[in-house]
Amino acid sequence: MFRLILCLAALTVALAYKNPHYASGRTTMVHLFEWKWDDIAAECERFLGPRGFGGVQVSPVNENLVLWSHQRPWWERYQPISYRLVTRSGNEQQFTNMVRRCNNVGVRIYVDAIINHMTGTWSTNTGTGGSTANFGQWHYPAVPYGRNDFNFPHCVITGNDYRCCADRVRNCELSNLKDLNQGTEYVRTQIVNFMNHLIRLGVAGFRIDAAKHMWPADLRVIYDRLHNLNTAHGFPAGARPYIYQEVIDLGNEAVSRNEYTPLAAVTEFRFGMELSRAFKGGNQLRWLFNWGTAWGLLASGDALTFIDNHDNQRGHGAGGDILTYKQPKQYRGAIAFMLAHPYGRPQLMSSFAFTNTEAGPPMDNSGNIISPSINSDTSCGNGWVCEHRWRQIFSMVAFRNRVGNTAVTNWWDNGSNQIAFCRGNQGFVAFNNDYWNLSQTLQTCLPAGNYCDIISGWKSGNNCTGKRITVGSDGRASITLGAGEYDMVLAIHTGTESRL
Ligand code: AAO
Repeated sequence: MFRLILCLAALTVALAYKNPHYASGRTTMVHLFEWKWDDIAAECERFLGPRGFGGVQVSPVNENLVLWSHQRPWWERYQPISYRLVTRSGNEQQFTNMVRRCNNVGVRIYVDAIINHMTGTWSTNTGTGGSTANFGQWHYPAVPYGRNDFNFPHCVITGNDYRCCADRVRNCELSNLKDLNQGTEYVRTQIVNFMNHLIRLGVAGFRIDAAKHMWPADLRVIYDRLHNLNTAHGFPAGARPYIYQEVIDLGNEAVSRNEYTPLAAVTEFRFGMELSRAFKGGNQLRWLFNWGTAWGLLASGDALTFIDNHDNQRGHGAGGDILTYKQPKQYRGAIAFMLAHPYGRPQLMSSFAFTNTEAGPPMDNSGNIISPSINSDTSCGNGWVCEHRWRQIFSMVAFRNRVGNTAVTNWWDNGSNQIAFCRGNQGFVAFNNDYWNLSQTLQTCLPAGNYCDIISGWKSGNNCTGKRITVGSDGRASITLGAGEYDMVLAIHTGTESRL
């Protein structure tokens, strides 16, 4: 009995960190990679709030080392020099203002928390807020940290360590980044103070960068010392921050994602890998009929899911074979599947365009980030891709919000790459990744009536700019998706964006 109570208590604690605390009816967050705080605030008000997005993951918020030697690469932000809130994205006042404005329109903010390490060793040592460090002394006066706050003896993780040696993955340096010792009371306190400061400012949670490189027991202590979310920002009393831990686990490594799910949610890297493979044609879509834990994925509520992230879209981390904005038709297909299917808690990637995988965001000669411009067709300019503004993507966010937690019904496939399914009498979706056309009368679960396909176009008054679908009184509808069409997806739902 006592054991059972202990187990239940542990479960309740873990569940507490797995709730993103989205505003009611919202389901999906977007990573606005390298965006400035003022631009995110504006995007919340003019686009994300009205379009029903649940939240934004922002790039690291605390002061980082300036790396002119690499022309200000995006990854300089993963080299903290202090916990002051000043980066190329803005200062503390701008951050505070952004969180307030986003929360006011029902969009939550999640911070990418870099708590595993500080900087590497470089010939320059000034941060984005003017703080300095003495790398040889392991001295970061703006925190302050000194030699005793880091893991010793000093060692660096090698490729083989991932397979053999969990202790080296946790106690040695990731990419020569000075490895904090979260086992000490002092380091824990600095990290907790940093995160609690952000909670006071109204954030809803954290991505824990490089969680696999920290001991789960240390992370538990840190999480449990965090404050409840700030009720002045509309969070319910007693709400714990949403925590999703970056653990790259594609299998066969010394560190397992399962060591982290008892604490909080985990980034499920197998999700994007498998869906990329399928939508690239390396696996038939029909096999997705049992998508979820049957594929070896984490329990749905444990998984932060995404197709690409800021690392693997450019070959860092578990990079490589991931679909990105560069293969738009297949990418939109995989994203549509992610958003149409109930498994996981989805996160969209919103990128800046790149060819050089080290290159930082669009910037002027002084290194200041250039804001995205908004074109008359609502897409972005100035070098920003803004996948979240692609109609096929934001329309599927609305689809997901509409169908809620309902189950998959009416699965249909043609034995290869044409599939369709329905969600709780609210939404129907079809995919064609074959080289031949799809033309079928399919059973939907929707009420009889007329609907606009939200992928080939949108509803405009009483008309559809794209395909118009009629669901008969028997629930059946004639569905066509040509192999050569611009998109491989068709989606209709009972929300106002689709139903006529
Ligand atoms: C930069 C320079 C370095 C320099 C360093 C220090 O590039 O040359 O030494 O500064 O001055 C980012 C960049 C880094 C950058 C760093 C700091 O990506 O290039 O270093 O900022 O500026 C591991 C970690 C994972 C990490 C990932 C990049 O486990 O946590 O590496 N991701 C996060 C962030 C990321 C950031 C950091 C952490 C650091 O998202 O943006 O780095 O804050 C295996 C392991 C993975 C491991 C990869 C590393 O993956 O499983 O855990 O990720 O190796 O390559 C197949 C396998 C797959 C395997 C993969 C690669 O896919 O299935 O398991 O191959 O071998």
